[in-house]
Amino acid sequence: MKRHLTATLAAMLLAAPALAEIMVSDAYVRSSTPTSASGAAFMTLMNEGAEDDRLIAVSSDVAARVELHTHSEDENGVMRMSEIEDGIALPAGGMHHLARGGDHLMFMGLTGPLEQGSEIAVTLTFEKAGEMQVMIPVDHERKPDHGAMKHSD
Ligand SMILES: [Cu+2]
Repeated sequence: MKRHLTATLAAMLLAAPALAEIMVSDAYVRSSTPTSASGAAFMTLMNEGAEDDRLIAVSSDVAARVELHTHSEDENGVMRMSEIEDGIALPAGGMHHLARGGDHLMFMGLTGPLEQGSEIAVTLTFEKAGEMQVMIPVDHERKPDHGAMKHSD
């Protein structure tokens, strides 16, 4: 019996290499006006795997380019967006919130308006977990989370 279990476990390990497992939750995308040429997406990323991982690239058919952005305060106290150069780290068992006033996915050069209630297909590329496609609902009415950092939006 014990030998049988061991063999089963070995088969399972062979069938499922130790890839990082990323969960995406609470995602939405919005633009500041219906005719904006850019939009931003927010979500919670959870690394449920045993390996550290990193979100390194994002793409979507609805935009010419998708960048990883963060907000930071410049020397005059003004919040500015800038590109995150080396990706978003997701330690094993860790969680990262993309939220208004903080890190976000920036959609540049939208091919058309983001229609309220529709969904867009987005490909997230992780260093270890590889490519993952997610459907993100368009929600222009969503208010920033109460728990989020308090920045003017
Ligand atoms: Cu941005």
